Amino acid sequence: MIPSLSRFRRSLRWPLWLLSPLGSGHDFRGNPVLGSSLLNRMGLHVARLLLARLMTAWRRLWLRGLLPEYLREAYHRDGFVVVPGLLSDAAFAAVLADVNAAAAPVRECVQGDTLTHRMLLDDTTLATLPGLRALLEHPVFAGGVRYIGARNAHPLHYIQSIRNGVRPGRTDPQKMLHSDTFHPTMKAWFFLQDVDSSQGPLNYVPGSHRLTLPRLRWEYRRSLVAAKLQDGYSEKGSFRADDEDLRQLGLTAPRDFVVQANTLVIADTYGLHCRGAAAPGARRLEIWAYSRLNPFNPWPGINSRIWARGFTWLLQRKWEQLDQSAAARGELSSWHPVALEELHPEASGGELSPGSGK
Ligand SMILES: O=C(O)CCC(=O)C(=O)O
Ligand SMILES: [Fe+2]
Repeated sequence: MIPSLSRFRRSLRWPLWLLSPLGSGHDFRGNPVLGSSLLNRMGLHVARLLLARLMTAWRRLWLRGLLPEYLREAYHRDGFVVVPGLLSDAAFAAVLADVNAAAAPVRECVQGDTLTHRMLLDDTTLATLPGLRALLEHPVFAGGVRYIGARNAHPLHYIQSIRNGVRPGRTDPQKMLHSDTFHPTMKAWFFLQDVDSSQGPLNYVPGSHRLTLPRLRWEYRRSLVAAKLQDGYSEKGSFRADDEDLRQLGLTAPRDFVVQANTLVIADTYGLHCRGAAAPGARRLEIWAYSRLNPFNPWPGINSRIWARGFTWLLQRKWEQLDQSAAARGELSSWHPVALEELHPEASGGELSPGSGK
């Protein structure tokens, strides 16, 4: 592109960059305001962490009634809750039957040597899947994702399959400890199969969701250099952490979620977490939920189905647009559509049944 044209285009982005500290943006490299070492030396990143924390605590106050007290306490202590045996045997069997029967668009993403497939569970897809609907409406599931996500809205729900070791020699970036972003944010996993230590279990450092003084110091130091980091993720605001970082933060080693099928985990992924090591070919199958909000928004939201429907519709249109622009460049979008069989359990040899630890 002609240099003056690209300079002109860049100048058009300045109004957005200037407003971005008030939003959920976290790209230190691509955004000269968020990545400015001068502004971060003056405390921009730390101020965003503190204000986001305050707003999240405020929103959660309104959502206290959604989760039993013992789970709220576990969350505030550890950064996650684990609920084994969430469903009765019959309800769990109904979920598995629905996962086998679900037919909707599937998308795929390759990260390092890991292949992830997702099917969005929007209202249209769920209309014929009563077992899955009952899971998502279970009070601990539905209340937990709202309380921990500090957002009174339907999260996005997916069937998710993770296959490891599909491209030997490459490294899965999710297998290094990291924080997803600078503010509290929620992800949930309802495991459809037993997860053993060779299947890349979720790992989480207990207590790493807390904004302690050592954590603030660590975040401050990182923010000064983040724009220049080059691990592919830290510079985009998802800071990676190694053993030395854990030592500085006064944190212990991560706990791995080697769990039985029918276990729910809901976590604040500001806390340090990763996917554990896995044997080549190992697969994890789960219902996965995700919710994020402008962290500075004081309003916890309205739990409206119409709004949720509108949002998932828009999201699907956005994915299609990304597919088209990638195709115009002769590429595949990072979450590109694939055949249903890629996700479906039959594709890996046999239907799911209760207790099948595949
Ligand atoms: O799949 C996992 O175990 C964790 C992946 C991860 O880091 C994430 O979803 O944010
Ligand atoms: Fe993550």
